[in-house]
Amino acid sequence: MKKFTTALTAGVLAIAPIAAMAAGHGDSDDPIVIPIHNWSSQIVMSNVVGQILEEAGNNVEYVTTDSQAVYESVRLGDVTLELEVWEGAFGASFRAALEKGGIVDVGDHNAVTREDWWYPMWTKDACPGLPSWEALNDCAALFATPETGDKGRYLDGPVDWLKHGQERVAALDMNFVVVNAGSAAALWAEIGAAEADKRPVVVFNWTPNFAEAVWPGEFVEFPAWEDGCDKDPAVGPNPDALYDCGNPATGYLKKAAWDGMEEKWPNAYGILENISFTNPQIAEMAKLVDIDELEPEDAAAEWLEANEDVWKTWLN
Ligand code: TMO
Repeated sequence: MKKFTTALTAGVLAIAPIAAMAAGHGDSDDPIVIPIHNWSSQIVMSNVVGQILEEAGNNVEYVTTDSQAVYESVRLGDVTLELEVWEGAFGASFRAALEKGGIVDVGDHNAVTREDWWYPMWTKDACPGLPSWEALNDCAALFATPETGDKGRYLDGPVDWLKHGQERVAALDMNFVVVNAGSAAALWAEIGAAEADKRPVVVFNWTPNFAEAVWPGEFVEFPAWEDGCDKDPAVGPNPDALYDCGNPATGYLKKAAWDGMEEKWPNAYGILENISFTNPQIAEMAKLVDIDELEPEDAAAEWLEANEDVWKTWLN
């Protein structure tokens, strides 16, 4: 038995250096699995980081996944990492996965994020009390459509972003009907369609994003986010309801990874720790797709070429 164990160990040791040479820096040859979601900066950033890791000698695979379920996939190691953990949309799923174990917080990007109800500035001409949510509510009739009757229409994000718009409308007793967009592109189409005749419109939006460079606008100011607003009815102005607060106005943008990543791909994990994108860099990534209409892979290659001074410092 002793002899067998020794032979097996020797065999493993003999193989290990070959694998290490192939990937460089002792990382496994197995592909690092990077999830792709349904908004442009995340898709481009994932390709940017994938190309950086390939440059470092790693194998990379992309999988399209649901943006909430991904935290369970990372926890189980089916997906290796997540590059855009937005506090507003994904904080709850991320915290739940952290509590179960198997996922690690790999630190914050430099970027500060906000995700919430938003309007292009021309909307304020028709509803000058904005950005207060109470003023918005008093103006609800301005946003009425045949579909929403005498209530205002609010176009929320795709369902999987779990923005809880419906719960917020109920918790704050607002005269709005919440409609979920089928895609991020539907949000931009809604703003674009309203632009010609400067029709008031209120939609879900976020920063950093390309949209801020195209349509000056503002977020609606709801009761400020407090920790627990999504868990404890007592938090927020309505003592009987969850989601009676806005999203965090200065939210984090985190990186997360499977807790086995550091051991399996130590060099790639080190790079992931170093990675930190700023608001302008992330807005630019979205722009390359949403305005310039590049394919995500090409947008990533273009971003990397223009920003060598940024990402080369992240390589170990
Ligand atoms: C998840 N998102 C950044 C699109 O709000």
